[in-house]
Amino acid sequence: MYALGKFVLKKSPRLRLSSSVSCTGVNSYHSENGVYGYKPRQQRRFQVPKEYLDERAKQSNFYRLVEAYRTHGHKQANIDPLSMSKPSLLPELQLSNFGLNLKDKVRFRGILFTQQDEGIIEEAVRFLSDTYCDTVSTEFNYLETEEEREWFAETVERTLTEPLDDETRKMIAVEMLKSQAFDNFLAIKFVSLKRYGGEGAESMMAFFHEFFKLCASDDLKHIILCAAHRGRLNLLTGLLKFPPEKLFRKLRGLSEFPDMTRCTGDVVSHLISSTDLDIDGKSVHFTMLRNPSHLEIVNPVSMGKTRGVMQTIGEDAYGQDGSSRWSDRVINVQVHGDAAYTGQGVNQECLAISKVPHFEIGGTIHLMINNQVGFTTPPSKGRSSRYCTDLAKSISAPVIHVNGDNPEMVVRATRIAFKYQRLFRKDVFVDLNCFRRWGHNELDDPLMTNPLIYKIIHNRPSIPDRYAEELINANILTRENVRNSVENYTAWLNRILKESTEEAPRQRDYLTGRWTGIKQAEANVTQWNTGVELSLLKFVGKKSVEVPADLDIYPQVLKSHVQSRLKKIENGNALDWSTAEALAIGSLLYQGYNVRISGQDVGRGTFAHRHAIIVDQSTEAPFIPLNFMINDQTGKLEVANSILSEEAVLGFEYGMSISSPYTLPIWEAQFGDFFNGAQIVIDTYITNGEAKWMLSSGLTMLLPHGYDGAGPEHSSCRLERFLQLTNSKENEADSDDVNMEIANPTEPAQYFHLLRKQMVRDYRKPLILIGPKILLRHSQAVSSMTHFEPQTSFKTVIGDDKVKSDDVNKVILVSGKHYYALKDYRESTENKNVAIVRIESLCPFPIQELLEEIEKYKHARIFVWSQEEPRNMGAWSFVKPRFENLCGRQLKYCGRETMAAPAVGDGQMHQQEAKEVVVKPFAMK
Ligand SMILES: Cc1ncc(C[n+]2csc(CCOP(=O)(O)OP(=O)(O)O)c2C)c(N)n1
Ligand SMILES: [Mg+2]
Repeated sequence: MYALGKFVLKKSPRLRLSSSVSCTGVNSYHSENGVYGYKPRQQRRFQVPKEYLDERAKQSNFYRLVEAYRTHGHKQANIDPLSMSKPSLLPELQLSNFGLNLKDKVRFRGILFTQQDEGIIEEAVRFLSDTYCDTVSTEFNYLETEEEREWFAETVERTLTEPLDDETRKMIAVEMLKSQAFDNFLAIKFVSLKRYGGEGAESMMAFFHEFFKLCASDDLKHIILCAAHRGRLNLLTGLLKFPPEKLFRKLRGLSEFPDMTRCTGDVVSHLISSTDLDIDGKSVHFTMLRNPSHLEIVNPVSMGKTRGVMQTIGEDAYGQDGSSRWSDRVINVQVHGDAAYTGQGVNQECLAISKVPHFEIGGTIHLMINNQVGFTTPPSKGRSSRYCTDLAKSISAPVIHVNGDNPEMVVRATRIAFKYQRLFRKDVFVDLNCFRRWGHNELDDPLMTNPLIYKIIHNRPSIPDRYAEELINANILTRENVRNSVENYTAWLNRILKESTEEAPRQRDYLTGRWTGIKQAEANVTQWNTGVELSLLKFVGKKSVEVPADLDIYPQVLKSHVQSRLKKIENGNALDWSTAEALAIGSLLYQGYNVRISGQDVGRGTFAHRHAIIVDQSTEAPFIPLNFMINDQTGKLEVANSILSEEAVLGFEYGMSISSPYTLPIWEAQFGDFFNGAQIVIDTYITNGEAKWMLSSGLTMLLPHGYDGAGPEHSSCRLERFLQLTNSKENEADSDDVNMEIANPTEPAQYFHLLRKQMVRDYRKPLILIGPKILLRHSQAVSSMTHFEPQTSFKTVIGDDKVKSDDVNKVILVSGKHYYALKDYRESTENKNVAIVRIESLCPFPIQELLEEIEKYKHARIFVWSQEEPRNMGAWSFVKPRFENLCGRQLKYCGRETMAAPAVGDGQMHQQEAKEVVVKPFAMK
């Protein structure tokens, strides 16, 4: 359906790789220029001014005291709004430790960042205590570089003493009062609603109010935010202009999507907003991401989505000249709950990828809504660490703890965090210490489990009321101002509630913008011409292994990869799996699509078959031949060798997949088994993101699978689990509109068409591709060039052309590499009566094609399903009802018997089983 433009062979550009090894920082490739999607960072140079160093040397005791506050001050800070007493002075801060007396005279310059040049120790201690031990405290003395540490100390010491203008103070008071009014309104109008209100955490409005202004002033164009339930509706309807009528409609039990959309929707606490905000006259696009109930799993998705937007706008190493930096125009913000942040392992993985090439996004700003409870669990039982943010230290990220009772300090904390992210483009945390006024939801009674803390909570005024009172006393607001703000907002909500109708939303907010032209798959079966002209195939094939003349290539790679591929391309036959992949990816790049392949060691490939990156032996410089096919090539291949993570990395790739339909995102598991570390991403996004939220994704998962004696954990990608997760029907033919596709191809050309189909068609579906291991180098698993040419496409079923249909009395159905074992056995026994039919697409289940195939065998009486997986695994329970219901024939099982482990670890037992699963289907009566 997609016509390839006339392609012109162009001379490949002359490339010069530097022969010198340049390694800037731990994460860099050994390359000066980087590769597509990664540019080594310039090392920043920094020197503490000599004058400061001299002062510190001369007044070393005083300097030690200041450093002690910077390091330990947070431990005695007043950051808990529920705490009744101020902690006593820490031993680490006792003056006697430093040989100093209160009245000693000292020079501050070069040691403390105050307006004052000199003073006495007493003044210094007061300043240090106000800065490091009051309603804001900071952890930063472990930052990676001296520059960061110096900068942080200076910024904290200067920012916390900055006055706030009255306008800002008024605005945050009003936003907090509105948030409280909103909660009160919902509590009265929707008594039984679990709204996860913002009460107790209203000062998050101060964070966001300030943050949005800072984003606009720094010319940021996109804010990508993810958040859980707490205070989400307040933020949406408050600062984010989410129309309350949409909320009220949802509260009446109606869909958030227009009528006629095939979408099952989601709950109220998962509503989102994606809108242009006008902030101080500047337009900033804001996206709050879809999230499931599984706390924190949205975080890697938001990071991937952020990077996807960066790719679309050409930021940093995605740009032409690479002059911009990650996050120049796009910023990622993650809002966490205190209990969930500590408990969910995905957060460790997210931080671990945050600075890795091909995953970096220029630093996330993390806001912790730290209400000091998770459901009924207090921090003492909810974590082993002092703070809920302690994971930050795993990447040496600074943390600013702030007492939510002091919204002005929240504003200052926001400023410090923002400035740090903008300057260093690294993660930073704001830990907003607050409380939760009601139970986990408003229908829960917290006194059942947490009586003491809730007595304190119930006896204290709300944060908005307390702050409004403060501003009234300071003559910044009047009582009338306060009353008007609350009454006007409540009246507005009342009016909207009264006027709102049951009319469905008209505006389509899905498949727009960059997704315009992409459709929802229809309930029919389409075939896509994914073939490619021979001349282009040959061109791409050659280019896929062409390296600069001076690249010092590893001899074995030259022989078994480069030369062997060139020969195959020349001869046009015996094309293997990795060549098919290179042809698919290369032809898509040629058409202008981007391709991103991510996973552990994907550049070389777990089985050393891919060599998408060729490594110079003298310099270790990486070279990606497919990115240099033609001059001005726009479609690029990003090879993202990932850290050893499945959950965060797969979530990240899903995030990339929903940001543009023009990048083919491929995630490869090292072995299929290990996808299960990312099960949450599969269960909550990949399988049903479209059903719940109308989010299309073309994410492609490659899962190496197959029984070859590798033992319980390197044999199975748990195909059965994916099959169970599809919405394929047992007694009706499937269409394109299944929730995801599952294919188990047996030939390289089939793999080629599957990959190309992901981009060429006009809708997007996740593809689970059961990948091979031994087929990568199997002499029979090869394709000729004719199977890649125009008018060819993916075959959902491959019939048997080795038998005469009239001779056949038994048909064996099979999927995947087991086919070759059956075929070999049939040949060795010269059996002419058994046909072997391969089911290449499992979902959608190709009933029509299968019927056509088996109709050929008029005398066949026995139909056998043959698999190498145990009976309780593999595709058996999926294929059986579909075949029997829709083909009207009985299907017999032949494979390993039910097992607990996917495969045995004992070599001899494996051999015995492998023999049986091949022989038995032929013997079965
Ligand atoms: C992965 C996961 N486990 C359990 C739950 C059930 N659950 C929902 S909210 C919640 C408490 C979360 O506490 P916290 O992260 O502190 O956020 P808060 O509700 O206090 O704002 C729990 C356990 C969930 N949604 N997701
Ligand atoms: Mg909490």
